[in-house]
Amino acid sequence: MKNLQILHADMDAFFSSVEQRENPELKGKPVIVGGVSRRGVVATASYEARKFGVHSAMPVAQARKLCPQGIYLPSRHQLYQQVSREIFSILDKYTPLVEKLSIDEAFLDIKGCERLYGNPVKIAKLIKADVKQQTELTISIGLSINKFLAKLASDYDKPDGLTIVNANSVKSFLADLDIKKIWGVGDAFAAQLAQLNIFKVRDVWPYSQEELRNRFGKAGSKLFLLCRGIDQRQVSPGSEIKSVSHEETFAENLLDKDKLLAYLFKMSEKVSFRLHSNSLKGKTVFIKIRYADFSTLNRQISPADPVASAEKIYYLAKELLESNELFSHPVRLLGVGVANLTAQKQQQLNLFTKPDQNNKLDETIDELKRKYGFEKISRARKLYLD
Ligand code: TTP
Ligand code: MG
Repeated sequence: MKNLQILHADMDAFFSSVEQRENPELKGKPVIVGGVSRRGVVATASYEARKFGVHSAMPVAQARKLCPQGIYLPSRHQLYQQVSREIFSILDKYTPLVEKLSIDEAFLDIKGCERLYGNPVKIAKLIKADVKQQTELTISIGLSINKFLAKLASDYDKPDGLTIVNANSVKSFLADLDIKKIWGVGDAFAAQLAQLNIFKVRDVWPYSQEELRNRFGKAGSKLFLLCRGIDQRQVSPGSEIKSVSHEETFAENLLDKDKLLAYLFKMSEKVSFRLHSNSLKGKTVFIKIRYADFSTLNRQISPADPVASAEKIYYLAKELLESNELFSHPVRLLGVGVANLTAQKQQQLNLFTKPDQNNKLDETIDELKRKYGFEKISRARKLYLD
């Protein structure tokens, strides 16, 4: 029990649960929050709606097909922010070592809190009860010896879960886990691992760290450690987020510009989502591009006004790529991010917005969707404005 000092807490179906709380008639029903417009995507679905296969980031049109009886609601971001603040003030009571990860999740280092609140399991139970009592919402908690395991544990028994992974149970907990659950294993890496018949964590165990490093470099070394439940990262509360970025390594090098732009939009949405979740915007947009020969270039631009929307991030990144003629060789990796972050203030009405800019964007996105049918090409902005 001594080493169970890292706790990961994550609210259950956060936006939907808040809506169910606000309107008790919705309790026990399939509630889907997100765009209610034709082109919106699902922000989240209540556990009742998940039984129908509805999940975050799915186009609403598809969700409606899977779950026609669902209750579809627009996203009320300010309300969720307010509830989020209440939850974090509860967590802050237990320890000053709270690292906020997003609007509804955090790591806590509870070492040293025992004298005040009891053993780690007791603390986890107290937090769950406290959140329930003060917000009428449920939170799932994972308790373990490090961040990596605590986060997996909180996800293990959702909703309203409390999962403990102590040093003795690490091996059995990890053995049958899908390799894609491991941090750093995206689709491209998973495809490479599949060639070695690695699909589950246990399939990695026969390989030595050297073998994995030789094959996959740093990522291989990290994979070796995580698959053994080794993670040395500290909970860092004050760690101000300095930048938010997303990058993708492609399974095959890409030269097709439209396809690359489609990926760029998808990544801009992810960056925008994380900025909004943390009420941030940024003064600098940057891109990273790596070619087949591993040469890597970075470019950045600082527009007059800080940005947070997926559209603006996308357009500035596209501008950087095009003006520097960076699409001339096959691309291995593409990344986009926003730095120089500041707090998002109340949105000001912009009297000078050119209406035709957005129409043009709609056309571009529709064009990309038609060509590639990427499920996730949708407009993150809708999540916040619908
Ligand atoms: P999550 O914690 O990932 O999801 P969740 O709380 O809805 O459900 P779970 O019980 O599985 O934790 O995200 C928190 C909130 O962030 C979620 O309620 C809605 C929002 N969100 C989006 O708007 N878009 C997304 O793609 C995701 C993943 C989340
Ligand atoms: Mg959650």
